Amino acid sequence: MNIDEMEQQLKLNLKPERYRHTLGVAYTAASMAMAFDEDIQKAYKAGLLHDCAKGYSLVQQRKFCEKYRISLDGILTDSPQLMHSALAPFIAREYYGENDLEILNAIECHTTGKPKMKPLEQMIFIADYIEPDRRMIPGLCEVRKMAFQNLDVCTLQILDHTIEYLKGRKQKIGYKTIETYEYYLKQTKA
Ligand code: DGI
Ligand code: FE
Ligand code: FE
Repeated sequence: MNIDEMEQQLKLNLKPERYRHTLGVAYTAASMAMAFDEDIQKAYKAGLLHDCAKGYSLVQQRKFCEKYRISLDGILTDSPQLMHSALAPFIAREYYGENDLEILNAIECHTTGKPKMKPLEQMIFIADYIEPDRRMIPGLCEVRKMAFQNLDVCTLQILDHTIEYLKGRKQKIGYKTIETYEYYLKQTKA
């Protein structure tokens, strides 16, 4: 699919506010690609597709996970909000015709991040958090500035906030989130 078709399809499949967020992530990721000399089109497309599975209910998402044989070890019971991320590359491939592995990888890890992310993966992880439509949270101004200065430091700031937020809400923190946090903590200290 070209970008026009993708946008039309996403507009049909997502709620209006989710679609607005999607465009925000696409443009933010594209701007970050400009700042870091990465592929702007790829960043935009990955931004568009990152929440493509979010138009489905959790029950539907679970069915898709069975269909694609995605192993969900603790996710189903502990953190169902991580499911749309694991599902994203499969939905993007089947319903949006996206075959670019760099894009598919970037959308797969957009919620938790992962150690040793490629710049595109990091930009999607970050853009999701800082896009203009995100509601204001403490520290967001600093994170937004850092997004155009240092991807590793910015990633760490976001993980730090997310972990504190989840702790505050007594939610289970996924192992991938912790693993990623520890990796970027080391990485930015070195
Ligand atoms: O899909 P979005 O709302 O745009 O954003 P997202 O894909 O980053 O999902 C955000 C939600 O996921 C938010 O409620 C925090 C939650 N989250 C992120 N990491 C973890 C997590 N939830 C759990 N339970 N565990 C995690 O490690
Ligand atoms: Fe998401
Ligand atoms: Fe998102």
